[in-house]
Amino acid sequence: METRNIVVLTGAGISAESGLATFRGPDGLWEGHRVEDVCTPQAFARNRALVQRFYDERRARLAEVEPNAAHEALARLDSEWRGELLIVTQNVDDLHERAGARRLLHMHGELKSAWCIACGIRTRWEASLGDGPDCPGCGKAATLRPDIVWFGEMPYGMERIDAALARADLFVSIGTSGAVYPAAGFVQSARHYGARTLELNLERSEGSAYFQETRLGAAGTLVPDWVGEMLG
Ligand code: BV8
Repeated sequence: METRNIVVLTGAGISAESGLATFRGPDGLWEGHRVEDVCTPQAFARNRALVQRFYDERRARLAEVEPNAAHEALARLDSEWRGELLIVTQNVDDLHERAGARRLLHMHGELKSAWCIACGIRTRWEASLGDGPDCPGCGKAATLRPDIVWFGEMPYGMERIDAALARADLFVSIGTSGAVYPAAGFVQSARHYGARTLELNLERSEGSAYFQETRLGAAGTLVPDWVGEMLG
């Protein structure tokens, strides 16, 4: 079957070779924190300073890292692929866009976006939020939270993602453990809609059984090879 429309899902594994920590490190902690202490609305309500610091540190880290060969290969696919393409990322870093990707959707939000809990506006944000800056929209102080989708919150772009999966001929998952929903369920939707499914990951994931093909290895190697195949 000819491939015209592609959906790509990326996770923390695609940014690992750029030096950013993955979500589930070997010790099960994430940058030294338990997930429930930093990645839920309850955690933010309970210990705002800790959560703001956790995201301020990760936002500041972005200036120290660069996109890797996998991000660059996907950006090349984005600029040269004549059919439809949507890169859905669970990552909140800005490495895909810095590599040049355009047809990109951050389903879990972005470190470089802030969300005002008073007036609701979302605004580009590069600095820290822990010191309670004024909202550029309503002017209120200390009302900005990270524009990040925490556990129990609705991911962004779900209708757009489902529409893309419904039209996809090929679904490719890169660098994700398949542990977090709804992203982990996309492969099942893709198969339901009749798309072929390919997984590129360092190790088998919780979703590997659902993929028609799994290639094991580092994204920095597997993704440029796959993009080369697609662009002939
Ligand atoms: C929602 C925030 C509903 C950003 C994140 C029970 C069953 C099923 C589901 C649930 C359940 N109980 C609760 C739920 C729902 C819950 C969920 O799925 N929980 C899990 C833990 C069971 N999901 C949610 O709450 C979601 N929301 O369901 O809302 C709703 C409905 C109506 C109205 C309102 C709400 C929200 C989920 C989003 C949570 N936010 N992050 C941030 O701070 O980063 S998720 C978090 O995990 C990260 O964003 C990360 O992106 C994501 C997934 O992790 P991965 O990206 O896969 O990273 P990980 O480290 O796990 O894996 C890395 C992989 O890469 C590994 O496989 C590794 O081998 C590989 N790798 C490493 N190096 C390389 C490599 N591969 C290639 N090359 C390399 N070099």
